[in-house]
Amino acid sequence: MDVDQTEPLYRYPYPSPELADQHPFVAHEHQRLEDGEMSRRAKAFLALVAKRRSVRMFSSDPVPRDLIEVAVAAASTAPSGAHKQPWTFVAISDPRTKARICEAAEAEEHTNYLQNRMNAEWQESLAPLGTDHHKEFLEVAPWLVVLFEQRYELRTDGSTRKNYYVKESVGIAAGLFLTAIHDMGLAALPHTPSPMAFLRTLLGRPENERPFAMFPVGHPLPGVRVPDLQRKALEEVLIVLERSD
Ligand code: IYR
Repeated sequence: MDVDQTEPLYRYPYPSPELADQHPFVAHEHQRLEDGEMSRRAKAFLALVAKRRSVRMFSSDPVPRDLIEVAVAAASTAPSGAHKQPWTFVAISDPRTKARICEAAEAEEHTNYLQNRMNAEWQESLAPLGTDHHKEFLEVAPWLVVLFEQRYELRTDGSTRKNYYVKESVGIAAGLFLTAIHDMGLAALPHTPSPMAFLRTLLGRPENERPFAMFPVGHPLPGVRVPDLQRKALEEVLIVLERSD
């Protein structure tokens, strides 16, 4: 069935003239690519992200602060509910702060692993990863980036506003951060010591913020090994309802 392109595609164009009168809009900067170029880029991007791995031993070699800043700037381009950008990244290279975080995280994980705060099924799922309560990477990696979600907005005058889809928004930002770190040739580990409320007080963050995840970042320790994981096949993760014309 041919779509009649002589008819306008949209009956309700965005922005409506009324909307454009009330709020600023600009032309979207976009250059349409040739099909072949799209395909090449798609495959190159897949090849890039397929090589990303979480590593658990980092080199202590320093990483310039501006690389972390660029990764956070990239993460902060993430789409977010009502464009609230409800995230704060705390980037730490100060050894004393890293050591305090490491100590507190290991204490929580000690309870998780050795006093069975994680149940048997959970521990069984983790067995192939071989994780335990030792979290030395938190101290060794040159950077520790702690990502906080802003449960609500706290304005400078003390008033508050709601944020929307906070977990979804911060999750997307986290994904972009990991991808940016990988693309610049560094490695990271998404780490969620549980519970991790201690990070808010330890880092002096305001009460509207809750830790979402933290990421040791650095060069992988040369020769580091990672679990021999297989990723699900496309058919396992994708269902297509295709047009049949
Ligand atoms: N937070 C613990 C346990 C842990 C949980 C999951 I789910 C993992 O994928 C890996 C670890 C820890 O960091 O050891």
